[in-house]
Amino acid sequence: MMRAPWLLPFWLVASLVPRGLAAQAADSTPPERLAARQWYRDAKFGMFIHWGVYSLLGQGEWVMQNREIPVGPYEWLAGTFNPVKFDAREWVSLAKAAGVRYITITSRHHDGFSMFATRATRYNVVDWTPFKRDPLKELADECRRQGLKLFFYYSQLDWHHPDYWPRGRTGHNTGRPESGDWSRYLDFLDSQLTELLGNYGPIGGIWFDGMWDKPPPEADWRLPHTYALIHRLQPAALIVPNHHQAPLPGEDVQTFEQDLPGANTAGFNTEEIGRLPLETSLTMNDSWGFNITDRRYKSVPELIRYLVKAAGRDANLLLNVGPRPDGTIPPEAEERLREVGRWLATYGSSIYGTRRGPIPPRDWGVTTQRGDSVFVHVLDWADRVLALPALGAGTRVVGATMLATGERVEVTQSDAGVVLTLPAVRQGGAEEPDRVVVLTLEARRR
Ligand code: H79
Repeated sequence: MMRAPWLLPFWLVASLVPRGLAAQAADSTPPERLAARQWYRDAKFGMFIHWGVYSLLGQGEWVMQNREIPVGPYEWLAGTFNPVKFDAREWVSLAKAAGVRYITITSRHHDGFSMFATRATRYNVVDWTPFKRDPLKELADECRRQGLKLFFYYSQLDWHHPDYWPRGRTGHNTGRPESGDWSRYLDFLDSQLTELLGNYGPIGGIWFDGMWDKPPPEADWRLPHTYALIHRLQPAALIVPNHHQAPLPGEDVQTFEQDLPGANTAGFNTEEIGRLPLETSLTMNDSWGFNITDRRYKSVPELIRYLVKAAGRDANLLLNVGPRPDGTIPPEAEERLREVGRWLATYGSSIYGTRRGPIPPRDWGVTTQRGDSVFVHVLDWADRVLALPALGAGTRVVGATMLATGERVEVTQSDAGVVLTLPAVRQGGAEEPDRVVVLTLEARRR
């Protein structure tokens, strides 16, 4: 007879708990946040927005650093920020049309200018500009109305604040005094985070960036203190750190920049993939902030394939737009977002709410899965016959159709794998970015 579980030795009980759960229990992540992580895994697609004083110059968000603009002239520039055409309803409606489930927007980038109402510094959009409005408040209210979650990007690096001292890798040519009080700077961050978590209703979380300027242990960022503050103020808010390292305690998402998880074409991403939800952020051209001469926009099929490849690796895609200084979205970006949204209207069931499928990424494409349905995403395969490895012991395919048309797909299967015969591609027809086959599985009775 089986002994009652409380009589089992601890090591045996521990070995029965899935490792992911054990790790989560170890850092005692509360249920609200575990639920938020699941929501996040299901969401799959977000819109990144880089918008600030830098948008005025149309040369990307690093212009202060790249053109060595001192604090004084940049402060003057900030005083001219007046996006009279900004309309939160239009931005959020576009995000909805694109099919994203959340928006992540720059509340403060490396230039140190706060795009929200803050008492921690006068250097903010309400007190410093003729605009006088708080765009983050308008966005937060509109996101709530239209059912999107809002995350705040927040730069830990600052090229303007006098107490960002000692300096790190960047921000050396802004004419600041060569002195400062680091702990006062960290207090400033905490007071701003308190405002972001207190004044905008429930938010999705905080997306940190810039710690790589002075990575620990070079600087003590007091992360446990700041993370505890965030989690105390909003227990369901996720911490998404873009520090290019493996996840640290208290963090909720592992995010990758301009790379799929595990790849490192950018040169600064870690190849170590942890057990947290994953995300990959991507520019639509080659810039985050508005860049008036950057014409290198990715095509719609490229963007769709990136979203699909991310989903096949269990990662969300956070796709960036850099609005113009007048508050409008560049038409090239708007057009692409609407096209991706149109694609998702047909193919969304193979993306939203899925997890990576039973077959690891292949040259021909990826798989995703929800319940009994496995979605075979055929991204790059010229032949009609596609052979898949076995989907798992005792797993049988009982149906296969093309997602878009419902057309039946012929299946032959053996212990070695599953062979699909795809419908013929129409000669001269437009090439599909992704042909999706839905396999219905049945676990064979033992
Ligand atoms: O907000 C966008 C960019 O402005 C910001 N992150 C995205 C989301 C970003 N800043 N820099 N990078 C991305 C690229 C990182 C470059 C680095 Fe380095 C290479 C960081 C560490 C090594 C350059 C050289 C900066 C420090 C040393």
